[in-house]
Amino acid sequence: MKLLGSVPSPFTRKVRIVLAEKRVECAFEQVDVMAADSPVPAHNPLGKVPVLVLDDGATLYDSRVIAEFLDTVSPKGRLIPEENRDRIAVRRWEALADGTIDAGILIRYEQAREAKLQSTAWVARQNGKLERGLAEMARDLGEKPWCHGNGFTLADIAFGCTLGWLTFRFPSLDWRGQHPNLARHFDKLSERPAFADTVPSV
Ligand SMILES: N[C@@H](CCC(=O)N[C@@H](CS)C(=O)NCC(=O)O)C(=O)O
Repeated sequence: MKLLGSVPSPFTRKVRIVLAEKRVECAFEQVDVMAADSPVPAHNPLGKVPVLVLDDGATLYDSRVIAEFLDTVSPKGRLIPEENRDRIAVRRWEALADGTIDAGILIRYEQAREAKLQSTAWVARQNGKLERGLAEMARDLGEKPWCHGNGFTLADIAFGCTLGWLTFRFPSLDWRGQHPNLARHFDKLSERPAFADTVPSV
């Protein structure tokens, strides 16, 4: 198995943490998705990472599908609960955390355009999603020790990847000051080796 991805990518990080937490061996090939000769479109028509290439050549994307696949590859340390309501609650957390990143990525793409082409209304719209996403994460987490249920799940992984990426890409965003409970949980997760070993960098 081979994972195509990049170190700054929060979605790649989610899969790398799943692999590490589940102790699944997998090669990691770092790619530049933006390069003209990127190998990614040959594996994923959407041209995005992460992509998991299986030993038989089949490819899996996106990060949510890969995470679910890996969780069933090994029964050790299940990250997605089997019971329907619990599973859906964890997947909803993942959708919320991933969607908050999506809004941040759209802001970054917009701000990378020539100044005269940038839309402040579009950035404000995405900022609204980002702020509301964080507020919902804070409301849902409350004072609980885990995002969902009594232990570590994929919800915590998605949560940690979102806040780690915001810290990396939006250092002036004061999510710690606005939502101290997010900081409390993020700091606890950051001590896990799978998180410490995958901190985003350029
Ligand atoms: N929903 C996808 C999102 C993947 C994604 O947006 N990846 C970014 C890197 S973080 C990417 O490859 N962007 C390149 C592009 O949009 O062309 C997932 O969960 O894997």
